[in-house]
Amino acid sequence: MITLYGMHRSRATRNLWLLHELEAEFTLKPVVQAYRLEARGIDPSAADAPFNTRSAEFLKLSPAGAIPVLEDEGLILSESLAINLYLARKLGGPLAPRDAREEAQMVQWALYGATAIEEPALEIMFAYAKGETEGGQRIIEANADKLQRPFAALEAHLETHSHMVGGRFTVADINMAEIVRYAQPHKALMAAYPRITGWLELCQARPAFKKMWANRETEPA
Ligand SMILES: N[C@@H](CCC(=O)N[C@@H](CS)C(=O)NCC(=O)O)C(=O)O
Repeated sequence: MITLYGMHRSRATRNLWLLHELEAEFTLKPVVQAYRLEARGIDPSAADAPFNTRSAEFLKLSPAGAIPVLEDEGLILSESLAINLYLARKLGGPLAPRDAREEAQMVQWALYGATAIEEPALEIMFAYAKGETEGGQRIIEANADKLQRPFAALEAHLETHSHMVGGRFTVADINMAEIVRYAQPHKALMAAYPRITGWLELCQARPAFKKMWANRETEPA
């Protein structure tokens, strides 16, 4: 039985989207980020605090104190992108790599997304979420600058490829789409990259994404 520890408002979205695509049976155990509790004036270490990323029981699963975590037949796995590559391999189907070559390309794109795109894209998302202040605008533009080079690389890839890997929708699209999504509130940035925008819209039109997103909307921000 697959158990995913996390929230819809976390990187667990990429795992939830994939699990919906695969129509897999799983249990989602809510673990709220400690910083979200603190922002609501709740002490994460208090005895009556909701199960959170600093709860002693959770730290046994994730010494780093971060969601998501997957538990499957005795395997405890952290890192959302690794979880997705594992789930795709295990549950198979067209979303999984067909061979070692495709697998290598999926790992390559996951690492590129995580190292070159995720952090600046997250900064953009957080700055928009805080409202459009002058300081926020500076953060947004500085991080949009950081994204120019990786977005140009991604745009060039999508000029000659319909998808990230294998000419079909795969786990590699989910992993990259959920990273690029963080920059989506920056309309001017996205408009400068029409191939990325078109590919992202197609990914987000999938019923499994919409199901994940509808559930996410029910969680408090
Ligand atoms: N690289 C990790 C990052 C995990 C991570 O930082 N998760 C955040 C939520 S998206 C978290 O749990 N933060 C916990 C906290 O700050 O208390 C992954 O992709 O899974």
